[in-house]
Amino acid sequence: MRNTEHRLPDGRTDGRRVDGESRPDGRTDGRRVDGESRPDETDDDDDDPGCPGSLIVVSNRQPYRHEYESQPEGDDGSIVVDEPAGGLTAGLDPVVQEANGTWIAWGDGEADFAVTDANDCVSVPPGEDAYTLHRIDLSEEAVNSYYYGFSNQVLWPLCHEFPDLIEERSDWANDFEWYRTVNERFADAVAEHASTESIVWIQDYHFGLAPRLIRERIPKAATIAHFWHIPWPTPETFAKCPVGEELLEGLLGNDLLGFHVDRYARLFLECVEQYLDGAVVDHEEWLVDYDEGTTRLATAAMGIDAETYDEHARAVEDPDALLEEFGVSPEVTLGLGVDRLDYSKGIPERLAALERFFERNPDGREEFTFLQKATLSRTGIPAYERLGDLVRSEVTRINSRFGTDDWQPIVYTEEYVPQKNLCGLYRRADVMVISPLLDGMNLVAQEFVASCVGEGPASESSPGAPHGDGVLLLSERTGAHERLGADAVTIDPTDTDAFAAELETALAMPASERRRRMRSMRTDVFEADLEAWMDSQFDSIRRLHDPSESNDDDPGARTPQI
Ligand code: ADQ
Repeated sequence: MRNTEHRLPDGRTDGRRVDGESRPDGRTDGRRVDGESRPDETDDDDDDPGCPGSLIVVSNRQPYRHEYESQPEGDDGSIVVDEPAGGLTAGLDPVVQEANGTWIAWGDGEADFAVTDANDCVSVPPGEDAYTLHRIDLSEEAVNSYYYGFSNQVLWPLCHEFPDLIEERSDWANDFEWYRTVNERFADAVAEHASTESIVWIQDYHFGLAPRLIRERIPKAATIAHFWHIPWPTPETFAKCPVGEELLEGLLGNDLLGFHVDRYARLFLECVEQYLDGAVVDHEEWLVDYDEGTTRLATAAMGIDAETYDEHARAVEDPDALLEEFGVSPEVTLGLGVDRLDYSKGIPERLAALERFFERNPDGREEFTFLQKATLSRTGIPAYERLGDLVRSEVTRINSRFGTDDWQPIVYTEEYVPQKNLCGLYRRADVMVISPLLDGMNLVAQEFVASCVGEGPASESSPGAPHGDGVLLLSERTGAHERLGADAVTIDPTDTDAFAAELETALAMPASERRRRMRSMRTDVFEADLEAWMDSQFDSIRRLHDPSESNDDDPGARTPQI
C-alpha cells in the first residue's frame, strides 16, 4: 500500500476516498481513509496501455473532484478527494499518469478551486503529482445551457433519434451560444498546454465544436482525436438539428473521429455528404476532406475492465443475501435490469414485455421476479421527469395487477447500489434484460457477462472460468449487440409479443446451451476489454501523429481500428 497523504496548498491534509465503492456516477463514495491506495490499484505499470508522448485529454467529467468534508458545526471542514472508481475515467487515469499529461475538465466539486493554482490547475493524483488537471470553472448559467441544455436536450435526443424532444427546448439558440462559449473555453485551455508534439484526445458529445476551435489555436503538427460515445443519427433525423452545419464543421477539425460501431461512422459520412457544402467524402477509405484538413473515421467498440468485475463478483459470498435486501425471495428465478433512468434505455418497453410475459404465464408466475435498478439521471429535464413518473406508475400498476400478498412481480429501486453489490446481482441474475431503443454501446451488458462467474476461484489457464450460466437478452439496437449478439438472445424492444416470447425462450434454455453462450461472450468481453480499446486507439492516433509508424503492408492500416 502506498501512502497517499495529500497536502493541500494551504497546508491542510486531505483524506482520499479509497474504498473503491462507486456512486452511480462512477465515483467512490467519500469515506475518509487516509494513506491507503485504491484496492484495485497495483504497482505494476507493465499492464498499462502504451500511450503517446504529450497527451491532453478533454472531457466533461473530471477524474478527481475536491469536496469539503461535512463536519460538525464549528469545524472549518477539511477537503477530501473523490477518485475515479470505474469506467473510462478510471481506465484513462493511469494512462495520463504514465504520459505525465494534462486532463482538462469541468471543475464541478465544491472545493475544486480552493486547491488549484492561479491557472486553475492542480497536480493529481493527490500526493503523486503525476499529471496536471486543468479545471474549467463554469457558472450555473453555463452549466444549465451548455450541459443540461444543448448537450442533453438537443444533441442527446438528436443522436438517439428523439427529434421531437429537441422542439421542447425552445431556448436552444441561447443554449447553443453557451455550448460554443464553453467549447471555446476548453479550446483556450488546450492551447495553454499544447505543443507541436501534442496529442489531444476529446471525449464525447459535449465538445462538438471544440475540435475546430482547438485546431485554430494549436500548432499544425499536433494531432486532434475525438471519440463520440453515443450513436450518430440518420440524415433524416440530423436534418432536425438546428445547427447541423456548424456541428459537422466543428467535428471535421479532428484528425481522427471514433465511433463504437461502423453504422454510426457511415451515418456520419452520409450526413457530411448531404449537409456540408465543400466537403469531399471518401466512403471507401472513410476520409473527409474539408477546409484544407482531412478527418479519418474509425470504429472501436469500447470494452470494460472485465477482470475487476469478475473479481468483485467472485468476492460476493452470498448473492442470495443481496436479494433479501430488496425483499426478493432467494428462491426465485431472477430477471434483472440495470440502467440510468433515460428514455433511450427502453425501460417502459421492458415493462410492457414483462406484463405480457406475466399474462401469458399464469402458472408458476410467482417463481419469477424482475428486479429493476434505475439510477436517477439528468433530473430537472422534463423528458426525464416524465419518464420517471411513467416507469414508477407502470411498475405500481403491473404489481397491483399480478402481485400477491407474498410476491411482487417487479421490484423497482432507485437506491444507490455499491458497485460490488451490483456485481453480485449480475452474478445472481438468471436473465439480464437490456432493451434500449438506441444505445451507443451499453456497458452494462458487458458488466453482466464479466460478473457471470461460477463457483470456485478463477482459473489461470482460462481467464474468467469457472463461469455461470445467466442469459443475456439484448436489444438489437445497441452497439453491444454487434459484439455479443451471436450469443445473446436478440430482442426488438418495441415488439412486445416477441420480446415476451424471447424472455420465455431464455428461461427455458437448457443449461448446456446457456453455458456455451456465456463462455463465448466472456471470451469476447475479456479479450476486447477497456485496456485493449485504449491500446488500439493510441495505436491509430500514433500512426496519424507520426506516419513513419504506419504499417503500409497492413491492409487494415488504411482504416485504423481505433
Ligand atoms: P451510458 O448511457 O451511461 O453511457 P452505459 O454504457 O450502460 O450507459 O454505462 C452506464 C454505467 O453506469 C455502467 O458502467 C453502469 O454500471 C453504471 N451504473 C448504472 N447504475 C449504477 C449503479 N446503481 N451503481 C453503480 N454504477 C451504475 C454512454 C453511452 C453508452 C456507452 C457509454 C460508454 O450512452 O452507449 O456505452 O457511454 O461509451
